Amino acid sequence: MRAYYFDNVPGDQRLPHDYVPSRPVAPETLSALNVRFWTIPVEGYEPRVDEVAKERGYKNRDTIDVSKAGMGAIYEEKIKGFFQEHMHEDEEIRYILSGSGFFDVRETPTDAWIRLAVEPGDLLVIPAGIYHRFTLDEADNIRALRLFQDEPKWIPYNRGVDTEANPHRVDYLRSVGV
Ligand code: KMT
Ligand code: NI
Repeated sequence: MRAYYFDNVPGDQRLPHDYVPSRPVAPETLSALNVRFWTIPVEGYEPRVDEVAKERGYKNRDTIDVSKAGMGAIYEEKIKGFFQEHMHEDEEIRYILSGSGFFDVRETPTDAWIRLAVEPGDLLVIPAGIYHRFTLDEADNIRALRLFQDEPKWIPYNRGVDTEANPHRVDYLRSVGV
């Protein structure tokens, strides 16, 4: 997984949006934001993903296929929804099985976008309360495991005045020292 600052140049969300020269983001920066990641080769991934799942209490999982073929009629709407800046009240956990894409997470306190270019073998944990979004890249497909702690809840809360008062947002800010 490569992490770098998003260049904020308007245009196609599927492009890399990497500064020239690139402005890489250090693993320590991600860890200070409570963003966690592991690399687990896809070949024979199951025991190692199971181990992380057990350690962190992820009891359920399913597979999501984000592609025109995999989603059909709801594809365009989903793509738009994923890219709206939002937060969740639970962690968003993804293990990439095939394809690629970009998760953007907001840095605190700068509010800069950090782009995470994910590829097969990346296991990413986006903490509850962090603002983020997702887009496919130009290859236009990704397949991922979605893991969850208990009952799957996929409610996105789009950023706004309400989310600033959300207790999960408040806890998140406290956890990163703000
Ligand atoms: C999400 O919630 O943003 C997604 O599931 C995106 C696709 S998973 C790689
Ligand atoms: Ni999300």
